Amino acid sequence: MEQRNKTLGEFLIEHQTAFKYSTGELSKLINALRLAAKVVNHEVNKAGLVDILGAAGETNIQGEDQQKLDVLANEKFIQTLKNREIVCGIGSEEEDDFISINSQDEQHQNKYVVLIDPLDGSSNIDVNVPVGTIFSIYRRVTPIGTPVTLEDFLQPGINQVAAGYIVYGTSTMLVYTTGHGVNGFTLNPAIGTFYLSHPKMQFPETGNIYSINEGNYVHFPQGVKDYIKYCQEEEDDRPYTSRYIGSLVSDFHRNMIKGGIYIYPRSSKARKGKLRLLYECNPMAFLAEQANGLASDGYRRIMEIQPTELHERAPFFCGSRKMVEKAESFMAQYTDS
Ligand code: AHM
Ligand code: MG
Repeated sequence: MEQRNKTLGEFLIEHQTAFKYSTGELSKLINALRLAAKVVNHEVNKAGLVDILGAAGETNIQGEDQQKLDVLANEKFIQTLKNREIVCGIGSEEEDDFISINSQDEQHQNKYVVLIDPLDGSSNIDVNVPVGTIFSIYRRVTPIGTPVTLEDFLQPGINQVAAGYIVYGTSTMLVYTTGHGVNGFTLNPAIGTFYLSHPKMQFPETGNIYSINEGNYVHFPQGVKDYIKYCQEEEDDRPYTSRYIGSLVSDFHRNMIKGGIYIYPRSSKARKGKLRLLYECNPMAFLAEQANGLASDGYRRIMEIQPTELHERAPFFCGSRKMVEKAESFMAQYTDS
């Protein structure tokens, strides 16, 4: 008989029973994200038609206002999650404050909050370079049935129940974990279905790719400068290859498949780096650890950091286990770096 890949829908149903006390709420939530992803994918794919459909801020030929894609992606994800009444709160890179959602259904009081970066790397849209959506899911800590508070969002990454990303690339993929490994699903655009294409994804233990914006070199801590020089030395399997798309999801995705390290360090210009702890670093860290990789701020495990702000930033070192350990060993040589 012909072997057929599982669809994401089938996979969700099959794995729902793997969770103790599961009510199917988490599966429904991932299902909703899958749906919004398909809508956003459609919009992202149209981005190149800007001369035909009109640029952001303009009115197109049908009289519709064209929105910036990151704003549109934000609306699509929030709308989908709100309409389906499956979460009690949402935090987004595009929203200053978190959104509290009161379920109308007394019987079904939701326990999950979602943190999302609806369209990461959106500065790449204009030049046809892959962008992504990143999401992170937690169980609320305040009582079910009451409005969510900031406390529900300010949880360390180790409390994540699920996390994942969608990469809108040469093909569109949804990659996620619920703490039982990482699985990747590729969208067949002809029929709008995600198929399990990358089961049990794993970072190679080490690799030969380093991804960092070297244009900021002069502003980097000495430990990072030394590590870059180490990557460039001619010794053993080095020099490594430098690959930096400037789109976290794409850089991470490539490194997970090929073996590599992504670094966005703090610098003399940005003391805590650029990336956001709650909806960029933590979900990627959860995925990395579930795929046998590591994620650190240069000194400590990302997922153990106790956040104090919704849009908090953190330095980020993430990828193949041995490469992250090596970078950390360079950081450890300087107390003030
Ligand atoms: P964004 O959330 O404003 O899109 O910024 C996040 C992005 C990451 O995807 C990417 O790795 C990084 O910013 C690139 O930053 P830089 O241009 O400073 O290298
Ligand atoms: Mg972002």
